[in-house]
This record gives sequence, C-alpha cells and structure tokens, in this order.
Amino acid sequence: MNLTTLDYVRDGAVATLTLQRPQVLNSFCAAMHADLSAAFTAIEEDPTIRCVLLTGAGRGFCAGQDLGETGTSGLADAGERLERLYNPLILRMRHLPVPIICAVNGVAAGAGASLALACDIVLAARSAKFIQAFVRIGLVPDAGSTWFLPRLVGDARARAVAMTGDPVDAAQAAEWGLIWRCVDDADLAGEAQALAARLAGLPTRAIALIKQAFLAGASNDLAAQLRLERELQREAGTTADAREGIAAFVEKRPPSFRGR
Ligand code: T3D
Repeated sequence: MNLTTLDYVRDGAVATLTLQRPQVLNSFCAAMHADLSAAFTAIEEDPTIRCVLLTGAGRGFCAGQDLGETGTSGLADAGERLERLYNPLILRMRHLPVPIICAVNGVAAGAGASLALACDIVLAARSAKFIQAFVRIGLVPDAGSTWFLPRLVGDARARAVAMTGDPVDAAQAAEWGLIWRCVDDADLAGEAQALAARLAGLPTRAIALIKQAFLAGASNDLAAQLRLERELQREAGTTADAREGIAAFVEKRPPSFRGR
C-alpha cells in the first residue's frame, strides 16, 4: 500500500491506523479518504486481522474536513463530498467485521468527532476534546454525528453541543457515555494497544455479529430484534470459537479463540 496521509502498522492480529497530517490536526483531505479506503480494503481482505486501532499523530486526533482544501468553492455542493467520501467511510466502519478501537489523542472536531464515534470502542486522552464544530462555520453536523450523538448522550445534550459547538472534554464525554473511557494522556497508547490485543484474541465472528445486532437494533422494534438475535445466535453457534468457548468452560481451562 502506498499511503501518504496514514500509517498502517500490522502487529499480530491488530492493524493500527494513524492519521498522519499533524500540521493540520489530521483534518481530512481527499488523499486521506483514499488512504483510509485502501487500508479498510486491506483489512477486509485479510481474515487474520481481528482488531483495528485508529488514532492520530501529533496533538490532534482529527479536525474534520480540511477547510483549506474545501475553500468556499466547496460550498457549491457541500453534500457531494459526504455522498462520495464520508458516508461510505462511516458505513464501512460500522459494517467492518472486526472491532475498531479509537484512541482519541487530542481534539476531535467536526467530521473528526464523527469518525471517532463511528468506532466501536472509544478511549480518549484526558486532554482531548470533542467539538461539534460544524455550526461554528455555518454547517450542520455530518458523517453520522446527528445519528450517533442523541443515541449516545440523549437528545438534550446532543442538541446543545450541536447547536453551540461548545467543546466536551474527555472526562465529560466519558461521564455522558459519549465514549467508553477517559485515560491519562500518558496511558492512552498503552491502554488502547492492550485493549486491541485483548479484542484480537476474542471470538471475532461473535464480535462481528454483535456489531450487526447493535446496528440493526438502532432501527428495529423489539420483535424484529429478537428475531435477529435468534438468527445471529444460530450463526454464532456454528463457529469453532463457540465450540471452543463452551468446551473450555466445561473443562475449566482458558479458551483459545481462533476468530472463526
Ligand atoms: O464540504 C464538506 O466537505 C462538508 C463536510 C464537512 C465536514 C466537517 O468536518 S466540517 C467541520 C470542519 N472542521 C472545523 O470546522 C474545525 C476547524 N478547526 C478548529 O476549529 C480548530 O483548529 C480546533 C478547535 C479543532 C483546534 O484549535 P487549536 O487552537 O487547538 O488549533 P489551531 O491553531 O486552530 O489549528 C492548528 C493548525 O491546524 C492551524 O494551522 P496553522 O495556523 O498552524 O498553519 C489550523 O489552521 C489547522 N487546522 C485545524 N483544523 C483545520 C485546519 N486546517 C484545515 N482544516 C481544518 N479543519
């Protein structure tokens, strides 16, 4: 892979993606979209990858769309880039059959906040902030933020942060349930890597099915979700990892999951 805006590092069953445009707080440009797309294709095609870790280089995580690249001419059809680049990226992440951990190392603004929220488990450094920056420049939250936010923090908080553009610090984000955990800055990389390694050793097919269940659950009624759980459980029950999990429990030994 020839990537210019993203580091892709493979360590065992974990693929770490590091956004690499620190001089502009890793804001999205067209090349970064292309690099993320190439990286996710590589991950989708490699069944030995069982967890993805996403983070940013430098003092920011991602400051959303590169406004220098957009310029005011990009406003002629501000939805076009969403349709072509952001929307497929967010959907792809939600459908990826392996967990994505996000280590938010600094500010996550605009579509950068959406990118973090599209991940499955989000850890953030205590100094990080989440900013629905869109309204500050006369735009509306996008890349999934209007979907993620009310589901995670409730309508009242979602509306307030979307309409004011006020920053939410990592501790507040964790308290609200916007993210999983806030950790000390010095501990972020280590904690995220440890979590990624742990998830990479869990039953990957079951985790893919869990992702599927949560995604569908956002729009299903209870009866439909119960039917879906039945089908997903049938599928999980056919995996070698489910056989291993139950055998290990009965034999009182730790399970050894292979991800299939
Ligand atoms: O048309 C479409 O594509 C629609 C899609 C829209 C999706 C979106 O994401 S819209 C929202 C875009 N993002 C923003 O509005 C956030 C803009 N950035 C900021 O408000 C601030 O940078 C932050 C609050 C995130 C951080 O502030 P601070 O003071 O810590 O850093 P800074 O000094 O503002 O930024 C450091 C550098 O990064 C600076 O460059 P310089 O002066 O050192 O040469 C700054 O210009 C650059 N930078 C930060 N964000 C962006 C950026 N450059 C281009 N695009 C950015 N989004």
